[in-house]
Amino acid sequence: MRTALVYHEDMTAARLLWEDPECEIERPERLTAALRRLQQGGLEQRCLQLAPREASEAELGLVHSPEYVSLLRGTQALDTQELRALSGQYDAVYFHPSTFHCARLAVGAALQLVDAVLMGAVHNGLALVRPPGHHSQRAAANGFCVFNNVAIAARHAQQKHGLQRILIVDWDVHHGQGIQYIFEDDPSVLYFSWHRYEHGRFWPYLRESDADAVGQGKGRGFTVNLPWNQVGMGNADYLAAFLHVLLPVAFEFDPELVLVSAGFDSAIGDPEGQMQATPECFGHLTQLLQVLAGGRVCAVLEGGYHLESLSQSVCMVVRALLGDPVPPLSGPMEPHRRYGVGGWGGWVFQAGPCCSCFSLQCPGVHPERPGSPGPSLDQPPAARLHEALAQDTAFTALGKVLHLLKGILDGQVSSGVATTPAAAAMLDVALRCSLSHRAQRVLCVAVGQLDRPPDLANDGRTLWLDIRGKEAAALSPFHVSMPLPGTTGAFLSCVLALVLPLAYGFRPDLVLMVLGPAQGLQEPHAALLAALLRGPAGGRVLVLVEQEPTSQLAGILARVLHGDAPPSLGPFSTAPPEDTQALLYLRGQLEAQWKMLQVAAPS
Ligand code: Q9C
Ligand code: ZN
Repeated sequence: MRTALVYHEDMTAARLLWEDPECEIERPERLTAALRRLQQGGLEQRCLQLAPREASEAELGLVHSPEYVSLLRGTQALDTQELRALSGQYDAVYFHPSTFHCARLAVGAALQLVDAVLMGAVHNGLALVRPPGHHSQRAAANGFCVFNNVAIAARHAQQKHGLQRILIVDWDVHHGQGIQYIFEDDPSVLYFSWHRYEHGRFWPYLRESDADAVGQGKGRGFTVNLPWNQVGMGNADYLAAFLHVLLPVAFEFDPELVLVSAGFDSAIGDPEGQMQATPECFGHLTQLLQVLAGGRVCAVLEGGYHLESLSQSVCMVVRALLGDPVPPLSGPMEPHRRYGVGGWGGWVFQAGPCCSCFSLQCPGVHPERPGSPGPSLDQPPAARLHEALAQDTAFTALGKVLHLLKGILDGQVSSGVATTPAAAAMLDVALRCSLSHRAQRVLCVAVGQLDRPPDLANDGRTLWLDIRGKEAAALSPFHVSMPLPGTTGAFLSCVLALVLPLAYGFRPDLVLMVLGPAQGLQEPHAALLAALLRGPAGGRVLVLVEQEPTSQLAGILARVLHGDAPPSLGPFSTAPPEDTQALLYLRGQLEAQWKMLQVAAPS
């Protein structure tokens, strides 16, 4: 099985025994609600279900002091008044007689998940735990956190599995200052956190949560903080943060394992975060992380206090981990500029149907074009065929391509790869058929010697992006050319800073990726591009490849479209100045129309 789910009912035992408005949101129903929703969506059953053990005291000692562990051991025998008095010594913490047991199970769950992934039993997984961990420090509980589950898991992965580079992505809405302190001088663990900050006026009110805290000594540059100075951040902001901040750094770091401090108080409806990101956003974030570290992603629950939002978000993460397509992002794809004033409001969280409602046949996803239904795909418009197709092999390929296309547009399959001769002509036909069949908008990403069909309407229904080796040009907001990037660094910039912002901003119903003659992309680059293009159209991707008979490329692409991690990119090489110039030029040309290109960085 591909995905592990680690959970133990005992972790619902700890609860608040006295009045405390600050702490009452961290309650047992958080786990039971999320788990029930996974069961209802048929997702739990598709995971390898693991019951955690309690972490040993030696394992707790990877991060915590012996005195602190002893103190926690002692809480098992305290009465309510004593527990309350001890809790008062810490900021936003409550203890219960079961806390020590629960907290050791929470750490044990994270360790078991990491072991299952690093020993190859599964590709990835989620540990549903409480108490959470990321605020906990060497000798202090803090912010509902007792032991630092993720930090201990990282140290364990280093010590027991010999890992040298671990990325921790903390998408909880609070700053995981506990994790930051533990690894701040350690370059082997890269810690990324975004968090509600409001210029220091939001809990935990720390100067060191700001963007200028970047780590110390040898660890300088290995802490990345992205403080949100206003509430209301949504899908576009989170996606932009990943594309423009986290992922460029993460690819260069090249982690062997990704640990996610997966708090869902950053989702819409949460009383703590006051943010607007919808549940499917967390599926997209998960999908983006899965292109790193060979797909070895271990998510560990942190916060998340709106039971409905939490449960739906957890389902989206598990769907992405399982390799399922994730529903397209909703809402305007316009990030807040400078985290500043204005922006968009009025988006309220609606308790929707359960997360299994996403269907490729969903009428909202495939709107019919008004007017005539257009030609049927069952009868390809032979009159449109290019001369190059007047051969048996080409006709066979055409049949295959149209069959796949129909399967994707009708929702029978989510994606497909076809090897084909005359890729340019195939693309031409596939594009016209999609636009006249069911797709409102089609994104074409064309690599190699492929011309945009000259008579293609410039009506905003097709976004044509080619990477073909000539100079950068934006002939219209819907016709963009990029030179073929010369290095891995340049390729990554092109994909993260241009292709994906345009692709997500366009909200296509279908992505056509075409690798034509002389396409020149390295296999890992082509695989990464295909993997990332699963995001914008809810997984609906058709790849056409004009390849040498001996090439393995189509097989690699098929596995990636299925949800497998793309192969490693190899050593990182920075972008040459001419490639960076080309990107900056295109951003200048296009960012008025395509808001996802705007990089909102504080000066
Ligand atoms: N309204 C976690 O999410 N209270 N801990 C903040 C501001 C403490 C959050 C009060 C929040 C702790 C794991
Ligand atoms: Zn939180």
